[in-house]
Amino acid sequence: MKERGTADVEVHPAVEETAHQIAEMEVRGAAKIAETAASALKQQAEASTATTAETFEQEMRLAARVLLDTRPTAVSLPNSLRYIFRRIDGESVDELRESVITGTRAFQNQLASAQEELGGIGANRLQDGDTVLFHCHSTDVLSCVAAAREQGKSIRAIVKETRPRNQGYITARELRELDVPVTLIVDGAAGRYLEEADHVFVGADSVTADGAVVNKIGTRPLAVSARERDTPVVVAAQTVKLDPTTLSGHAVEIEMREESEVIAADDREDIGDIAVENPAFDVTPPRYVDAIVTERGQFPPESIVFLMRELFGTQSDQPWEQQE
Ligand code: RUB
Repeated sequence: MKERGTADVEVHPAVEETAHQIAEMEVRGAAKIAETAASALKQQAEASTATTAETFEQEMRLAARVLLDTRPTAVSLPNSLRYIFRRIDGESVDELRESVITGTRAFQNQLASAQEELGGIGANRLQDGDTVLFHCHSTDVLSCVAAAREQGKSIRAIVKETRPRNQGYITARELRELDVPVTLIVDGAAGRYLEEADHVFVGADSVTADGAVVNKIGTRPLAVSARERDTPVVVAAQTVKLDPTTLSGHAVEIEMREESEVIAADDREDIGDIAVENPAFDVTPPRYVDAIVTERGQFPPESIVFLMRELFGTQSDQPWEQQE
């Protein structure tokens, strides 16, 4: 991919490779996507042979757009790039390069410490002996469980398989590593097992200014059923999951994925003429969410907008767009 109107600006193969890994979900989950995208931008800067500051900046913008073109829903991806672009500074290529490297390191450190701090806050919601129902695979959620386990609390887990990609299997494996007893259920059984759950814990790919939570498909029906039974729904989401573009009314794009994730080609042919759709995420309105746990504390979803304004102001820049 080349920047429009420029003859010789190209992205480094490491950026193309990272973009491929994110698109194919070899790298997945909002926090991991953010961390890996930041790393790719750093690799682009380190490997750059640009001889002018202008060319270097064109390369950065092009690399960012290649990374952004992969998955549209997790806002952690544009937020990671925004964080680094805001810190790009200098007159010479060397100074610019150094600022990208420093910015990336600062971002990655912040991501790791945010997850740890969030975990400590989320753990306070858990009591010794609680049963928690899990959906999808979220490293922010697992950080809460890890902190609760470190405090010596015993937790029991009910884990939805999370069709179509079965991210629940990853959650189940990682919960076992924390020595948490796990019962795996099919997605359709969640209503029945909510009777046994003290909490539902889910992650987020994006949180909008009105407190809606965009997360793995199936989160919304789970939250609605939980509300009906008064089971608290907790969303663990570091502030990198807050979507600044929603402050100015933009909607979050829901990624539609391949039908092959839903049904094998043979089965589809057997059934006959059907349409297959595969939205990767859904939107849970704030009224079904009890709390959003971030590294800055726990918020009712309706008040997350105040944190967003504090963090982002009222504008969300797109620094990877081509400069005139
Ligand atoms: C992953 C998913 C996770 C969030 C949060 O979707 O929906 O709940 O990304 O994860 P996919 P984390 O598997 O399609 O990427 O807390 O690790 O950022």
